Amino acid sequence: MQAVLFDLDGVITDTAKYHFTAWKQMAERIGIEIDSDFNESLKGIERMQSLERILVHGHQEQKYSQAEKERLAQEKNDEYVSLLAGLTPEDTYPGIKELLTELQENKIPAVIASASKNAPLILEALQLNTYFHAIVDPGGIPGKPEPDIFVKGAEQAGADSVYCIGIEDSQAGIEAIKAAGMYAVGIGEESILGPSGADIVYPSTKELTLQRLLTAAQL
Ligand code: B16
Ligand code: MG
Repeated sequence: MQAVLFDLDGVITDTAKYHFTAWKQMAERIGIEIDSDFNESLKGIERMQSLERILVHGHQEQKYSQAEKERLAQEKNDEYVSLLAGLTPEDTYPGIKELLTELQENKIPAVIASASKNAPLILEALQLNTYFHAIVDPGGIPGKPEPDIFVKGAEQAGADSVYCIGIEDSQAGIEAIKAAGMYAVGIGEESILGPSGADIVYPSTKELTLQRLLTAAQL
């Protein structure tokens, strides 16, 4: 195995729930209801694209100018960042720090392949920066489910995609990993991530050990 690419929100820590809370509040202010089923289609999706999906969901896609959409996205992000304020290293999902330590000991680069522009802020709050070889900058490249974030992550690690593992909690992210030609590990429900192409799904990050990943991916 040449590198492991980690999604951030929903894999390293539970910030997916803060995205949902912040989008839900913003959507309610403009009269749109979103539930947890619809939220599955927002996971892993870049900020402005997520807003577009919410507006379509509420039949309001024609209602706002570009400047108004940017203001709505900014309001959501302000709320999201305020929810991040209490984040500490204890909020790291179980098993993640142990896996990162194993990777470091075995000189296998770990890379953050997140759609989030807040990724550096979150890793700093969790005190995990030193475990990562690189954080992919999602700006200016196509978002998930396109493969680009994962392809760029492999490049930054000096790795060949076919010898990489990607770990994701979202349908769009699993599709992106497979489109990049990597082995896809899903965290969550088989019924949600299996149909998107996950090679294996674990219910929790607790299951993630280096040995288990190597055996599953046969790398
Ligand atoms: P931001 P991931 C994604 O992160 C989230 O799943 C998604 O809900 C969010 O809209 C996107 O990042 C952009 O995040 O607004 O912080 O730039 O799952 O790819 O780590
Ligand atoms: Mg995610």
